[in-house]
Parts: sequence; structure tokens; C-alpha cells
Amino acid sequence: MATIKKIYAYEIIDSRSYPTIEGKLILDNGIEVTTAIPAGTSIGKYEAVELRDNDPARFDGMGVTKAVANINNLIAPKLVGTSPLKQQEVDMWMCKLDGTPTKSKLGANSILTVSQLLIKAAAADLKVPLFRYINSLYFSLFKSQISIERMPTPIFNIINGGKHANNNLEFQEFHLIPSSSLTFSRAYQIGIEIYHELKRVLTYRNANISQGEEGGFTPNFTTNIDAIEVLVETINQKNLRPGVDVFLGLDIAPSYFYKDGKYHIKDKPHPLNVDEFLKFIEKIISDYSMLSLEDPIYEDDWKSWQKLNQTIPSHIYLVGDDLLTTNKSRLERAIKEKACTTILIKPNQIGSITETLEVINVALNNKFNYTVSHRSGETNDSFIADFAVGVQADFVKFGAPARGERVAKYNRLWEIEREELKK
Ligand code: 2PG
Ligand code: MG
Repeated sequence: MATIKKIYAYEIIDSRSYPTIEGKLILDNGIEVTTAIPAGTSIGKYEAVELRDNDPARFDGMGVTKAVANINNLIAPKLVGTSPLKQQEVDMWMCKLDGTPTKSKLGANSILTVSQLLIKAAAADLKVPLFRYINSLYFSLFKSQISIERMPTPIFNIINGGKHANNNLEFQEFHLIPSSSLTFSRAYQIGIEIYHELKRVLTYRNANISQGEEGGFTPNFTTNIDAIEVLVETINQKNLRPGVDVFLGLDIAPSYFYKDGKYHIKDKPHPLNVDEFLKFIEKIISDYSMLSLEDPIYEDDWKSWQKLNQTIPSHIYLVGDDLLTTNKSRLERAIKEKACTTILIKPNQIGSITETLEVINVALNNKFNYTVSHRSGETNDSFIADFAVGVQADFVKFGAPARGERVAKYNRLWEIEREELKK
């Protein structure tokens, strides 16, 4: 079995025009792999620390040379001669080397770069598709088999608001979700055709068709409900049936508009207290064909999450992103308190592949659903597409079916379906 000859990292620029880390790993048999790390714009309070230089003289303080140096000087030299199969051992060693609960010393971005390099190198050396190696790694860690049977259902973020756009929508993401009964290729096609139809509908209404950070359109509607209505109109134009062929979803991400204990949205003439806001959410659920609701409530208000989880229909996926931050103890709390039903999985929120798989293990053991997600700041690395298939995520959320860094992931799923799973 090959061992690591060299690991090195450097800065590249992400889809938002900020630096991020790319790394390379070379094995002693000549096999070489590359990976790059995403970054969030609306970052949850409880995420592991992304190390930035904070040097205003470079890239508005967003440089990652310190995190890169941590890989090149502190981590890489120690791993020469190690087998890439030692994923857990290496991940745990890096966590120990960091020594902080939030990875604030080395940076979750440094640790995750090496963690992803390792898993890619192991798959390449074994000459197995990455998703199959991820699947077998899960088995070797937890002695429990996830059988690969289906493709995840895509969640397309086709209207952007909140921190991801400069329009006046408070909600961050407006999702289109094709029915889970469809093949991936059919679902992808529907997502793309709706995306183009939406562009026509927005153009007809003289609304903005510029794109936000995740490739969705950024119309300047007066209210969030207007954006939902335009999605319904678009679906009807295509003769698809809302609630049968396609569903809607939202990532409300209220940290953007939750101020002084109230929810400030243009849909209502005055700021809403939490009970009023819950009523507003429940009304949206009863009026529209919602399937998934991400972060409807502020991330510290566990009681209201619990309340909402009791009242909404059981077929709706209540998703914790900023609430759970791919963190095992927060997930355990959510399970115990019945705060939601689904966890959004973003490896860079926790900072290593082994820990991400541990979170998935807790979810599976408790019949909790999981969706694998991109970040708003992305690269062309399609790692998370393989990851989602390898762990058999219910859904993936990779943004709009547009822009290179988003379609790199959807296209990889398409390739897996076409060439590996032969559906
Ligand atoms: C989210 C993500 C991804 P960001 O809130 O779910 O869509 O956004 O990467 O900015 O945190
Ligand atoms: Mg979110």
C-alpha cells in the first residue's frame, strides 16, 4: 500500500472572489490528488473556526496564508510515510494537535483540507470511485453497512435573498425540490427547465434576473411571499403539479433579520414576536406545497424549534443548519428535545471527515434525516457529490442548477447515476 510522499497547500480564489485553500497530496507511487475547501457567508455561531489572516492589506482581511502555513509547516511534514487509509487516526491526530474545541488554533479549513486529501488519495490508490470508498470507510468506522441504492434528491436554490443577495428579500433561499420518486437525471432536467422558465417569468415582470451567490435569481420583490408566489406561477407555467411533481422549500436563515428578539420581515407592517412568526410560518406551510424548511427559527431558541416541530405536518423536513452546525452534541440535543427532523451536513462546519461521518452515524442510529450541502463560497471540487452518494443522503443542496461551482457537483451526481449506478 502506498504512503504519503508529500502534502502541500496554497491559496486559490472561491466563487465569491475570496481566497480559500487548495491542497495536493502525492503518494510514493506517483498518484496525485487535489482538493479545495468551501466557505460560508451566513456562518452559524456554533461552527468550527475558519482561520482567516485578518490582514486588511490583503484581500480585505480574507487571506488564508496562516491556515496554509499550518498545513505546510505543522501538519504535512508529520504525515510523510503515513498510509492514506489511516483516515480516523490522522483526523484525530490533527484535532489533538489543534487542541481546541473549535479548531481555532490550526483552523477547520486547514484540517479539512488534509482530511479530504487523505480520503481522495485512498480512493485513488485503491482505484475505486470516491463515493464507494467513502461508503466503505463508514463501514470500517462503525461496522454498519449503508447500502448504496439510490441517488439523493436535489434541492435547487433558485431565488436568493438574505445575506446571499443585495435585494430586499429577508429569507435567504427559495428552493425547488423535484419529487424523490424521480431519477436524478429527470430531477436535474426539471430543475434546469424551471430555472429558465423562472427567468422568463421574472423578465416579463420587469424583475431583476441577476444571480446571487448561489446562482439563484435576486428579484426585488416587496415581500418574501411574493417570491414564493412567483415560484408557484413558474411551476404552473410548466404544467408541473406542485405537491406531486415538484415541491417548495425555504432556508429562512433568520440570524439576518432577527433583531432585539423580533423577526423583521417586509411581509408584515411591524416586527413579529416569535409566536407571531411561528404563525406566519405555519400559514406558509398550509398555503404552499412545502417539503423542507431550513432554519425557520433563530439558532438559540430551542423551545420554539420544539414547538414548531410538534405542530407542522410530519411529511415536512424540518432542517437544522445554523441550529446544528454538523456538530454531534448539538445533534444529540436536537434528538433528545425533538427540535427538528433533519440535519444539514457541511463538512467544513465541523472540520474533518471522520467527525462528519460520526454525525451521520448518530443521525442514522436515531432515524434522523440528513441533507448534504455546499457553502455559498464554493470551488469546482465535486467532493460533496461523492460524499452524499457514499452516505446515501436523502437530499443534496448544491445551489441553483447554474454557475460552474454549483453544476460541477450536480454534473458529478449525473455521472455517478449514468456510469456507476446505471439507473
Ligand atoms: C446555508 C448555506 C448554504 P452559507 O445557509 O445553508 O446554502 O449558506 O454557506 O452562506 O452558510
Ligand atoms: Mg442554511
